Amino acid sequence: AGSDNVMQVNNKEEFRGKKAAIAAALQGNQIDDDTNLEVNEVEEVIGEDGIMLSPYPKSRLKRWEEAPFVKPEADGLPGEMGKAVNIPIEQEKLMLDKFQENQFNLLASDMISVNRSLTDVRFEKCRDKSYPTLLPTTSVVIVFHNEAWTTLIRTIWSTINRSPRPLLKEIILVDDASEKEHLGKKLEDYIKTLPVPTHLFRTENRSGLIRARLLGAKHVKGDVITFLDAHCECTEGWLEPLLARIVEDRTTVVCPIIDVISDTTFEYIQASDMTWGGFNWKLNFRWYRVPEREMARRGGDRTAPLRTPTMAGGLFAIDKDYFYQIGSYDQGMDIWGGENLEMSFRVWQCGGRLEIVPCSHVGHVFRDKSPYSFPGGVQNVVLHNAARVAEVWMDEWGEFYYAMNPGALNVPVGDVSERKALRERLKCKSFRWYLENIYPESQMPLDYYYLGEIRNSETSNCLDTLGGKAGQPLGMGYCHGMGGNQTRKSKKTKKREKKRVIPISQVFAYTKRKQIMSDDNCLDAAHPRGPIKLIRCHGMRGNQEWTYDSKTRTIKHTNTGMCLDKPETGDVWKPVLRPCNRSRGQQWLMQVDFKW
Ligand code: LR7
Ligand code: MN
Repeated sequence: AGSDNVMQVNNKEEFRGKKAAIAAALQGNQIDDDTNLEVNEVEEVIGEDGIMLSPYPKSRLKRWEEAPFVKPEADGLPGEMGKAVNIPIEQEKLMLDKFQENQFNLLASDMISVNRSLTDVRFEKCRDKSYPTLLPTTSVVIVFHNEAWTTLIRTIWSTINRSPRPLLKEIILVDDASEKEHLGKKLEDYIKTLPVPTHLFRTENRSGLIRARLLGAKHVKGDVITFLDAHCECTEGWLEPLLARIVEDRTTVVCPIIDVISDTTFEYIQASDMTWGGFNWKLNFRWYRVPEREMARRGGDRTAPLRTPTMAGGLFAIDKDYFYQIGSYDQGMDIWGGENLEMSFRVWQCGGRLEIVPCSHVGHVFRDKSPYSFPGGVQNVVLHNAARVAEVWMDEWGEFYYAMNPGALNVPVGDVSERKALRERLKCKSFRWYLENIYPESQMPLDYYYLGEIRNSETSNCLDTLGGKAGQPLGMGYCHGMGGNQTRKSKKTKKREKKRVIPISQVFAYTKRKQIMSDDNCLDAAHPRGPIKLIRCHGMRGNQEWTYDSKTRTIKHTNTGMCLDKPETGDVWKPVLRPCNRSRGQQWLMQVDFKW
């Protein structure tokens, strides 16, 4: 609360009345043509939680009817109703060969109908919901680089088959300089046969998904832009709840639940409705469990829109005018990555909101690695994009990104002045505001005294996560000064027969809550003589509270009263707890700045 577009209501009656009036207006006003009226007819209403909503201009809305159910193919092709496709053993070699090209099982995809049926994965309550009889139209924008034929065409058909026809203005395809034959003339001819206007634009040179989407968006004639990856399948009733939410508030950016289409069998697997989007210190997007706080805000209703701190990036709908008003995308980002966090931070910080609408489900083929080239090198591209996010939106928390990726300091970030000016112009709030109000569960500590390596005075080695996951013991290693990016190769794992690279992080934060954190884990000790483990931070002090004394340089564990000590001779890479004794092995170097 307390900003320009957020306003508390005291009078609940007044708000009910307004809401009812708007709802009636939305239902009653029948407009069938495509006149694009200005946005100034927007009236503001106040939502349940006392936050101002900007509902959709009435005159733009369209009457619609539910899309018919897609029946299973009569000729019994594999994969119907979203079932897994199993490849006969004699075709296994062919399957593996074909896998390389797209990093998913193309042989399986090619066996499935481009019109395949899926089960209705929605909650019962979603099926019973009724949406306004008038909704805005949308253009579906799909960008691709070297996408396989069947996955692309299935994305298109699932959109056509499962969207109420009056609401689907058009499909816009953007070919980002693909080199595949089937994406040339064949595709041009094919889309002419489709029952929904479908337009194909091509980037001249490989421009990356961000600039490709900008090209697509430029041609959009619908009122809402809906972006999809080129290997998706839309399910029953996916579109209506997204559009209905935007009608309630046109500054809401909405995502469906992204279900999983298996990259190996093309089975349609329902994803959890209990996860939302977050990010780690390296600025990787991550799914996390929805906290109780957000469940409570929704009154425990699992069909209610879920406010998410970040989005995955590929699948979302946004009012077209709002897309531009809020700054579309950062043109300076290349190929892949970063744009999803950039948009998430921007939308929240600049007065919009970002939600997952659990009644909307769209499947996506998740793959283990990228099938295409990254001109300029994967690392450089990804570091460059993320650095732009850190520079423009994250204020002092950008420090975490650079601490984890010191290599990013050598990658030119380019000119970010325009994006900074945008932030100014839109009077966007600070990253601290975002962390406090939108994402208090984030692993970015609000206040911290130190961020960097923790070096032992006697051995000159550094605390190190050794790449361990939550629950693993804390380790030590030669100080590498590489943040979270130093890697080591593990022995070949028996199961997969492939080399795995494990990131080792020597970056820790010492926080105002007296935690020693590494990303979402904290140093934790339950017994006076160890072991010291990395455990998911709980923020409740207890076994995770440590006091650093910058004079004696000791790190003392509050609960046990013991001091962190260099490893004992037995296990030279495991620091331990011992009675405090002022030895050099108990001295740790941190440039702690006690600001508070
Ligand atoms: O240079 C390129 N040009 C393109 O047109 C590179 C890619 N693309 C296309 C590509 O063909 C595809 O259709 O862009 C789309 C997305 O690329 P993917 O499928 O390789 O990306 P992804 O699914 O691995 O990545 C997720 O994060 C990306 C960050 O930039 C984008 O936001 C993707 O849209 C996004 N996908 C999703 O959100 C789906 C759920 C995955 C998750 C988590
Ligand atoms: Mn994808």
